[in-house]
Amino acid sequence: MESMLFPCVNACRSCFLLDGLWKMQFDPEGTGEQENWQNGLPDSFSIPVPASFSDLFTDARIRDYCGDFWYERSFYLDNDSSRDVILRFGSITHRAVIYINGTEAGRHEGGFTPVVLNITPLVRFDARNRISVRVNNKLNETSLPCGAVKVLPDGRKLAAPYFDFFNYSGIQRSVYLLRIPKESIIDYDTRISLTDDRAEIQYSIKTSGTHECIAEIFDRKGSLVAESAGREGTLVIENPHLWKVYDGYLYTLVIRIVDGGHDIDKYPARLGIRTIEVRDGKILLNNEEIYLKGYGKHEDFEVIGRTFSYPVAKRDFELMKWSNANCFRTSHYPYAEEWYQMADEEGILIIDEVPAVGMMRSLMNFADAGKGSEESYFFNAPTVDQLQENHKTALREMITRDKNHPSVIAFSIFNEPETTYPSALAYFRPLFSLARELDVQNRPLTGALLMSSRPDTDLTYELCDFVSLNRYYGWYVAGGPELMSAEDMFRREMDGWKRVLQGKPLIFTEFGADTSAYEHKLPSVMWSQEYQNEYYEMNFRVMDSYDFIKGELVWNFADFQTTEGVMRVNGNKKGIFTRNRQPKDAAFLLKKRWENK
Ligand code: GCB
Repeated sequence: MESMLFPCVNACRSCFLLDGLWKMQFDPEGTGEQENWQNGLPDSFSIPVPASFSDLFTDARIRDYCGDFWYERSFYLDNDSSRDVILRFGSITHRAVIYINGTEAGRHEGGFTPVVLNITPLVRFDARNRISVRVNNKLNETSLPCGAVKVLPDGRKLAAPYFDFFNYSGIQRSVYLLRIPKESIIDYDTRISLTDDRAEIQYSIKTSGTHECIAEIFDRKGSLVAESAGREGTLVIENPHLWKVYDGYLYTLVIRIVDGGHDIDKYPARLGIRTIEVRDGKILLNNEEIYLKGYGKHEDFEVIGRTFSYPVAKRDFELMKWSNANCFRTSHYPYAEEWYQMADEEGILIIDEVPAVGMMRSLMNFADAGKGSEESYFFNAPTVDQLQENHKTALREMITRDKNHPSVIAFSIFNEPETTYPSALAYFRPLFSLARELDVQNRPLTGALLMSSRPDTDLTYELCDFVSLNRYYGWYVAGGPELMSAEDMFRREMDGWKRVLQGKPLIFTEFGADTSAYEHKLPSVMWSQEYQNEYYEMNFRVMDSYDFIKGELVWNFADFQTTEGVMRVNGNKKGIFTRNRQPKDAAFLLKKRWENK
């Protein structure tokens, strides 16, 4: 795996953004490579990069296109053979083959983590170079997320997700061309311990060479506050400014490879001083108990689909703070890296989730789950080994990419798979072990459990440091006039968890009710804003009766796009905010509750 470090510019490293208009062409027959498209697209049109392509056009066949499609652009490279040339895509969804000047430079499976290639041997200096990318957005039962492809009578292919969000795809995050020293910093780890008035930061640095390393920490004013020589060591800060909720104080950790007085490579990383752990039934941030309040989100917005957008992300952080939230889950995939950088600065906590969603052979798992009609055989399928391999790769890439963000306080290993059969436990155990091995900071691990994973049926909760539940009492189960029965059923389940968990903390990673921003009704009916409030009031009543509940992330932050179907009105409407980020009534209820929670 090439270095995942985010691009930076300094005396040793440079980077050029390759965002802008690229060429694009669909390849429905999958014959592009045979026809030599890697040496130039025969009949292309312009497309913005980064972008999800689906909502940019007016033709439904393009929106729903499923199969191979190509991107192309050129770049000029001046002569500097002392440094390597690296091509870095923030992500390509869901898989890609990348060619430089017609020759394959690499391929990648998985649509939500960076694709990083050392293309030095393939580039021409003092000349124009061509990048071609063959992307494929099909879903299958070994891809993360899982799904299938449906073929229509006219031969057209359609994505059939086993999950509840639109299958946006393409080059959806920024593309960079980097030049880095031949001997370079590949990765680093930090592990922080706090005593009364000092922080000890154990660090380790991985490089591609053998020269000595130096680590230095600067405060926000630029004063040097700690330094240490060596690839491993301990940095000490007296009276540190801790990283806290809404106070995202960041130091700069400067890592250098040195040769005498000369820097061979240098990387400035941002460092938040905080600890996170689960102890004695509590979630502790800097040794103080914290109750998680906030949202499950999506990367989703009008027109741009899943493209990262600074203005949309900024608006989202402002709304989170306005509503007194302190946390969000990156349901159901790792988001663009800029989200984590902004959360580091804003002081917002993140539960970082791998794209293990749709692990159930159903086109409506989110609905079927409540009816107990889930499929149990997913983890016995002939493809399970490949699925687990892809799951491990996705986990490795997510943790390597995100482990140094102070905002990331936990990793979520799955969303709503079948977890009541021994095959599920056998499948997930090695994934939890891998995550524990990879994360030097030892963050808590969890996974979001679906309705049928109950205290008496679930087999995986013991793998989790805190248990996460997705529950829809009062929506998929006993909604509307049956809300009182929903409350009883909910309490019965919680009594069960109280018995089995014996003090292990539990949070809610989802609970919510579809709500039209245009419906009001007295007395309430399902889908009205009044009902969304009553639904939440009932849920909070239950949650407040159990002290092992340590967090509530509502579903969802905003309305979002899904595939079409009778369950969805142009998307999922469980947002607290509309898709264009205006509040429904429930936003005010949450704001008030979370002010004092
Ligand atoms: C769930 C899923 C989520 C869905 C949600 C719903 O349990 O995890 O992806 O969007 O339910 O609204 O049905």
